[in-house]
Amino acid sequence: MKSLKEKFKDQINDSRDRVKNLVTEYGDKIVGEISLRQIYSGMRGMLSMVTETSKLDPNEGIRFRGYSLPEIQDVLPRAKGSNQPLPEGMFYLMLIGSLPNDNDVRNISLELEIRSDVPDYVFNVINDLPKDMHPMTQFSIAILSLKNESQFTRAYKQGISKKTYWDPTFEDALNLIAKLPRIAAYIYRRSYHNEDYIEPLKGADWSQNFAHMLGFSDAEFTDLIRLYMTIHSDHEGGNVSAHTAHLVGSALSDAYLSFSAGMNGLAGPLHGLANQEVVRWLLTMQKDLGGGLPSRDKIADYVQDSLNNGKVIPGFGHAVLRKTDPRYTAQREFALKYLPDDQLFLLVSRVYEVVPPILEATGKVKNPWPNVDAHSGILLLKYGMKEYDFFTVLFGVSRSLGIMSQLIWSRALGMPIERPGSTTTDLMIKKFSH
Ligand code: HAX
Repeated sequence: MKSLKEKFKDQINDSRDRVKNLVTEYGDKIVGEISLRQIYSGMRGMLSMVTETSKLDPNEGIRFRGYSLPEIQDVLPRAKGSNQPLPEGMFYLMLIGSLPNDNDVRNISLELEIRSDVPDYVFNVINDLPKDMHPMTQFSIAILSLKNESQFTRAYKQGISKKTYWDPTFEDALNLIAKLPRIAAYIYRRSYHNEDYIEPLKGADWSQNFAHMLGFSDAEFTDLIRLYMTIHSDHEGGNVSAHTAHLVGSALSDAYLSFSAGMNGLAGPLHGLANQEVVRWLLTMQKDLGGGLPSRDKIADYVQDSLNNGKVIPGFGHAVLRKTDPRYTAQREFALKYLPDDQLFLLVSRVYEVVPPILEATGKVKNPWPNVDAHSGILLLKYGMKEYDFFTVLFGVSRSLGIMSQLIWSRALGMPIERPGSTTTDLMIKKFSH
């Protein structure tokens, strides 16, 4: 049976030809226009890059190689006795472009286990950081230090041909994905559990081992981590973390440099850090409103107050989506099944009823609906993971699956250095105001 790498290699020539033919035949076709407003609003809606792994539809949400999230939950292989897809299957799908079978997924779990050892110097780097440093900063620094392991960097020094850049990048990508749970768990146990580290399991799947090293043995929590790792893995190429990793990678920076850069973007409150901000906001609101499950009217007043004070409501809105995020819905379904009476779940559900009409009434928020981050935190809290400053690290571990698949494909397709143009306000005024 062919390895994952051999299967990937088999696709390279055809994929290169496809791109070459497409550009030869249609290279001068216009795919869209850019307005002045778009230039001043974060390039919103500007089609300007190719990402093979997934595509985001404003109304339907994310599709991974054509499969919607509910379809993914249905068709990807599961661990024995589990109700959730294995994220290893998502990695296979994004990288190879077709659905894996049970064996394909088991082989990835095994391959990741074999590659999962973390060099001591990485732990030493983490040990030198203040324990109260934000976990995302520790995570990014640890990933950056792993650059020392880069096979791409070594091969590049030795003068490898452009045509085979993808090969050491594949190795770096798999090694990085394999090592991230260990690094993340180390940061968690060091910062919050008195350096009481837990050795990895043998023969477990990627998420099961991660949940174990974090210190959780509950089967439902393990399934939650499988779900979490699957749904956060990719969101096409334009989001801040994926785009940053792609941009940095386009300079032939290796997987570690690129991914660490992407994580610095994920650590922003308008992007991945929103998952911790949602929990902080919910708990503060609950406390300010007297505890328990506040009434709809009280929540509405609180939300209005936040908006009047110029704050965003974390977990709501999106730069592309215009409907409730299917990743939110997948988590809501998990909660309805396993924790329907949980007080924080009831609060999140009530917030879901109250917030959208208020955001809509502002007349400016383009998407009043909840995104993935509005729901994830309270599920983790329910199973005893209370340290919500850590939650974005979980997001980061999952995002490695998409960002690394994207990087391998970029190398295989020989994507060039990214270098969009910029202008000045003076030039725009000169151009249009006469
Ligand atoms: N609360 C209050 N105001 C909001 C808002 C929210 N949840 N969402 C958008 N707005 C405001 C914007 O701040 C903007 O206001 P100004 O014109 O005064 O600057 C206006 O509505 C128009 O913004 P938009 O076009 O609807 O949204 P953007 O594409 O500019 O921004 C954001 C998208 C996700 C950054 C935005 O909705 C937001 O800040 N949401 C809260 C933070 C959050 O949940 N982030 C996570 C997003 C998902 C993700 O990346 N996860 O990792």
